[in-house]
Amino acid sequence: MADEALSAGVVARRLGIAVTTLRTWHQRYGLGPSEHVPGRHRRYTPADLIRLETMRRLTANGVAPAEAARWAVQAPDAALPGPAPRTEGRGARDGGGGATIPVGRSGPAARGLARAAMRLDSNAINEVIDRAIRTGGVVVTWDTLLRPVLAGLGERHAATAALIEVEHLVSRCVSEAFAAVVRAHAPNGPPRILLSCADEEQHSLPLEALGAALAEAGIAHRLLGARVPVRALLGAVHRTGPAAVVLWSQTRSTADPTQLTALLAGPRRPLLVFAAGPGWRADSLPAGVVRPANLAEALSLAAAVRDSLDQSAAG
Ligand code: B12
Repeated sequence: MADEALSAGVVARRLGIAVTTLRTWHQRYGLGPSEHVPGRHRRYTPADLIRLETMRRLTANGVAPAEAARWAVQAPDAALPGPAPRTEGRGARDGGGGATIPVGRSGPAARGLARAAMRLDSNAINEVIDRAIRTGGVVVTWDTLLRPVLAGLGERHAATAALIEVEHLVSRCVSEAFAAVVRAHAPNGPPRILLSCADEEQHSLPLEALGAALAEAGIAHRLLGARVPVRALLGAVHRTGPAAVVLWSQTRSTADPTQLTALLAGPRRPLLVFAAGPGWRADSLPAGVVRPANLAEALSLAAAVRDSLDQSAAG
C-alpha cells in the first residue's frame, strides 16, 4: 500500500481541485488520508482517492458538500458507475456500505420504501404504499412517503446518472396505487374537474396523486395523463365542459403559458384554470390563473369548485 499512497499535492492535481479544498474536506467531513507511517506525513490510499473522487463528482453536480461527504464516507463506491450496488437486507442508512436513496428526516416507512426500491422489489414497494394510503390517506402518503423518496431518487440520479430502472419501477408502482384508489372510490356524478399534463410533460405522478385525493374526497375527475398537446386539451375541454382544469408542468421546458391563455380564451372557458407544478413561472402566468402550491391546496381549491357547483345546482 505504501507504494501506491499519494501526497496531498498529487491527489489535488489528479482531482483537479485546490489543496486547500482537500484540507477543508479533511477537517470538516473527515475525508482525510488514512495511511499512517510513523515519522512521515499521512498519505492518501487508493480507497481515499475513490472517496474523494465521489465527493468531487457529487459537489460538481450541485449536491451540498455535507450531503456529498455523507455518501463519500459511507459508501465509497456508491456514486461511481459500475455494477448495481449491494443493498439486499441493509438498512437505508445503516452505514453498511450499501448505496441507497436519501430520504432526509422521513420516517421508517420512507426508509423501507427506499430500500425496497433499491432492491427493485415491487411487492414490497406496493405493500408499503398501500399500507400508507390505508392508514393515512392519499395526501399524507404523498407528502410524507412518496415525495421524499421521489425527490431522493431524483437527487441520486442527478448526481450519478444511475437508478433510472428504480425510478421507472417506483413510478409505475405509485401510478398503480393511485389508480386503485380512484377505482375503489369511483365518485358519482359527472366529472367536472379535468387534470392534464402540459404538452411534452411526462411527469404525471403529482396529478395522479391529485386524482386519487379527489376520488378519496368523493370528487369525480377526468385525468388525461402525460404529454397532452394543446389541441387535444382544448378538444377535451370543448367536449366535456369542465368547471376546473389543472394543467401540470414539472419543468420549465414544458411551461409554455400560451397553453393557459388558450384555455382561458376558449368558448367553454372553465371557471378555474390551475397552473400546477414547479415548471410554471409566477411572473409569466396570464391573469385569472390560479397557482396551488401543493397537493392539499389543489385539493381544497377543487373542493371549493365542487361546493360552488353544488350550491348553484341547489339554488
Ligand atoms: C419520477 C420522475 C420521472 C419519471 C416520471 C414518471 C411519471 N409518470 O410521472 C420519468 C422517468 C418519466 C421522468 C422523466 C424525465 N425526467 Co424526471 N423525475 C422524476 C422525479 C424522480 C419525481 C417527479 C415527481 O413526481 N415530483 C413530484 C415531487 C416529488 O416533487 P417535489 O419537488 O417534492 O414537489 C414540489 C412541487 O411540485 C409541489 N408539489 C408536489 N406535489 C404536488 C401536487 C400538486 C397537485 C401541486 C399543485 C403541487 C405539488 O410541492 C413541492 C414543493 O415545491 C423527479 C425528481 C423530483 N425532485 O421531482 C425527476 C425530475 C423532475 N426529472 C428530471 C428530468 C431531467 C427528467 C427528464 C428530462 C430525463 C430525461 N433525460 O429524459 C425526463 C423528462 C421528460 C419530460 N419531457 O417530461 C429532473 C428535472 C430537472 C429540471 N428542473 O428541469 C428531475 C428534478 C430529476 C433531477 N434532479 O434531475 N422523470
